[in-house]
Amino acid sequence: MKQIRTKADLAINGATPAFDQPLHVGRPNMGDREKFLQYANEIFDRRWFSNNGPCVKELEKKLSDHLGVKHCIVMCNGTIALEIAIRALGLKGEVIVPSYTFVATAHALQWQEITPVFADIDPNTHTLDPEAVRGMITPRTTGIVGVHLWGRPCNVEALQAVADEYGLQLMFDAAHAFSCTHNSKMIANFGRCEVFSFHATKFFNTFEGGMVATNDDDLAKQLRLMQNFGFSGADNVIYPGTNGKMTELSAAMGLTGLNSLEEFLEVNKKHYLNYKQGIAAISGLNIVEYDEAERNNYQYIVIEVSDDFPLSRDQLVDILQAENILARKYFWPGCHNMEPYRSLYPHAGLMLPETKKVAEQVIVLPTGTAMDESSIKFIVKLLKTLADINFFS
Ligand code: T4K
Repeated sequence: MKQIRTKADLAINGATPAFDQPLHVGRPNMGDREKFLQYANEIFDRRWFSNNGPCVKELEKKLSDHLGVKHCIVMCNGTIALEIAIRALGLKGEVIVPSYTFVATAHALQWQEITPVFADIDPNTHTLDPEAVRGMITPRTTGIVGVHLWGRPCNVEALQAVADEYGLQLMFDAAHAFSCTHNSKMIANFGRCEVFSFHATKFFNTFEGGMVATNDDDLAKQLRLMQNFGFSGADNVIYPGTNGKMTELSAAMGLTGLNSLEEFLEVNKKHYLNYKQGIAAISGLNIVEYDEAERNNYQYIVIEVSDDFPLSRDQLVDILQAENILARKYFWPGCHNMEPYRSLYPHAGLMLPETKKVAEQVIVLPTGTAMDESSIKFIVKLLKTLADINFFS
């Protein structure tokens, strides 16, 4: 592995990059290829490719068992699953969401002409601050969408108390939180429903995919209708639905991934602990920690770069990327600074000081089964070198 001792050794200054292939955030976890190909062969033999086929049914049953939730309705992606859940709950007018999230959370509302009202986050958890939520409620508010960012649960109980006090619906965007617990209960069981993403970049993936989980029988029925054009049996349409169905091949990828879930988790945890141990010794960097009393998927390695670090967050990202370590600035600059929100609500940022601070400090580093221990040790060593020497003096 390349040695970095002086600033001339950095790729950003013209030296050879540390890695000849890019290290990505979000490289897919794959599971047993042979098992997947076996499923794929069976799909071809059956000539049943979509529309609630046997793989989808098996996946939904296994997901329900794993999460201890009554209904798992798998869908074609997390964004459509969010849109359908929002519609099934009858949300309208204004809905309170964090700005510090992937833009799909806000778009799923705006797409349906519902106003996403951005509330600030708690800087310690990076999730919605329930008191900030309370401050954004108006007579037009119908619901709250909490986001379990990085797989760490929102303050579920406090958000539920605010929702109950004002008669609002509460649902969660749990795109990051598959197979994680809150108070030892699997995320999937909180609020009216919880929405997952099974995108390729997620801890557990179905190439593209998503899911709504709920314990509410009537809501589950409504979600299934909406997901399948409103069909209630052959030729009987009783609702203006859309097409949110998952394909059999995606479900096969899910079944393959479920078989290897504990291996994915073990690798992620080992990587997290290696990063954590190394970064703890670097002043100016703080790793976002997972509560070891809970089950976590350790999908994201999130670092806050404080003013004590000799480089700005952006300088650090540029240096890492030049070495082919493709660190990301998730979720900078916040949804409220993206279109159409920036133009529609130009003053939203005034209410979001913590969102601004966190979004300007965070970098996300590569992890997952495509990463190995020696690469992680190199990244940690590089961060330490960058902290110790002022390369820009
Ligand atoms: N809510 C939240 C809180 C979310 O985070 C997301 C999605 C959603 C809702 C919506 O769920 P979906 O509709 O996506 O199911 C990525 C993902 O596209 C997105 O799914 C994810 N969140 C978000 C956090 O990350 P980008 O723009 O960062 O993706 P991209 O294409 O840059 O991919 C990241 C890295 O992964 C790349 O550098 C390369 C690597 N990669 C990617 C793919 C697709 C691979 O190595 N192989 C691959 O197949 O958004």
